[in-house]
Amino acid sequence: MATETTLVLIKPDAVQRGHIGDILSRFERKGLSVVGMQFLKAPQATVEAHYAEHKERPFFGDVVKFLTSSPIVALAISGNDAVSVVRTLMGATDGRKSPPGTIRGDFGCSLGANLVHGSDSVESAERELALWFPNGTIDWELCTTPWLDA
Ligand code: IDP
Ligand code: MG
Repeated sequence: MATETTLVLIKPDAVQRGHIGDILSRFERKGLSVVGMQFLKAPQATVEAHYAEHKERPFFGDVVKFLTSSPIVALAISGNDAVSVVRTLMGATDGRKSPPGTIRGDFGCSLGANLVHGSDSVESAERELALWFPNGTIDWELCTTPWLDA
């Protein structure tokens, strides 16, 4: 067990369908922590760099067009084995093949419009977090709770 931080994107289909809260709550109720959050219309260059491993694949143009079409939420999510735990919560790439109980299994029936991205390894997470959160993320241990004394 290791504390990890992973990169999640709530994709345009999920934002447009009003599922930002549903998806965030899946991570929160699992016991993971939000350590970065950004609502943005993703720049094409960032998405192309993000999906660089798929550059030669036939769907590359479509996935870049999709991710840049309307706003997304970029999240940095931290916790025990966060990389694999997030992938498990997301389910399989194709919503039709993803089991009930997973985000993609519960909310979608598509391969391309599959609601979320999650880093597939610790190395990918480091690369992707640097891309989407160049100014770093939050360290909760440096935060205080003054309202508890109020
Ligand atoms: P992952 O998101 O489950 O890691 P990848 O194989 O890394 O899946 O593919 C990246 C994204 O590209 C997928 O989440 C999906 O949105 C899109 N994608 C993957 N394969 C296809 C395809 O065959 N047609 C259209 N879009 C695809
Ligand atoms: Mg992937």
